[in-house]
Amino acid sequence: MQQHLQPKETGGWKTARFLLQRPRFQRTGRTRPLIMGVVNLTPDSFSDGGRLLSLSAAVDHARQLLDEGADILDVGGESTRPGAPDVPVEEEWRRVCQVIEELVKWNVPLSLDSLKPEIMERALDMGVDILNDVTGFQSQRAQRLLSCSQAGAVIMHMQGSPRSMQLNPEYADCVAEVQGFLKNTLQTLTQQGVSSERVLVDPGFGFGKTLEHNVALFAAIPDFSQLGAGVLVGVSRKSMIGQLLDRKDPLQRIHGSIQAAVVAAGKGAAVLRVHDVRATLDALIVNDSLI
Ligand code: HH2
Repeated sequence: MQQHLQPKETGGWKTARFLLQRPRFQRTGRTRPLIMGVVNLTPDSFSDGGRLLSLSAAVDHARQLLDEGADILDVGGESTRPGAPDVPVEEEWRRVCQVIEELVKWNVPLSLDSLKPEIMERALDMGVDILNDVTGFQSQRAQRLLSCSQAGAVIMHMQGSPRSMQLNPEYADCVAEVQGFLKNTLQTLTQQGVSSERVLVDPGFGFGKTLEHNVALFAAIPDFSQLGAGVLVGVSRKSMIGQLLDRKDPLQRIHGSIQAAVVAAGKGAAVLRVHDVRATLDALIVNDSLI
């Protein structure tokens, strides 16, 4: 059914089209947001840590996400949950390298969730398509890696570092500050030859934000789309959903997360980063068909 719907011509869709045109992204006819399925190769992720510590468990999970309809896989070896400790480069690389080695063989769109240029560089050499940097490409080395490659990029906003970001997040005007950060970084990257069509911007839900900040940022998704790059929204199982529902257990936040994904799609998100691919996709398809 969704194959017959026409793309909406927003910045988000332009980015989605760019991604779909790349050789690995040849799944045509998609008009809804792309679904980025999360593959956390960590012992301690807030949402699902410790489940994918063997290569076979990780590969099975990745296969399942693709079978469920994920358009992109996002592989990460370091948790960025509030209070998370830094992971040394070699330990992070040990966690992700064999999985990347396997997944690049599948010829599926592959994203690396890492804030370390050393890991980005090695993963690019192995063939990952997208660098997802929760520190928003503030390091010059990460910027150079992008400008010297054809990779896509997710610029995410975070206030502080994972270790301290939720201690006391403060903004004079959260939406304006996040928007300013994303706009400036996008400009810096485009000045270095990185086309905005390769870039997704992400307000960074839960990264140095209170519930009030997150709600304001969510309402502003259409404004972020005006920056000229697609918007990625990642709220899946997050504490924002837990706070709205008064649920501590991330697994009890799935239904709320799916509703948030549907709302984000309606507001023009180009990519949704989710743990629960099938359920999210079902909700989006039914929503598109009935709305
Ligand atoms: N959220 C998480 C990790 N990476 N990347 C982007 N671009 N946007 C996000 O919202 C985002 C992200 C946190 O989720 P998860 O990976 O499940 O948890 P953890 O960081 O504990 O591994």
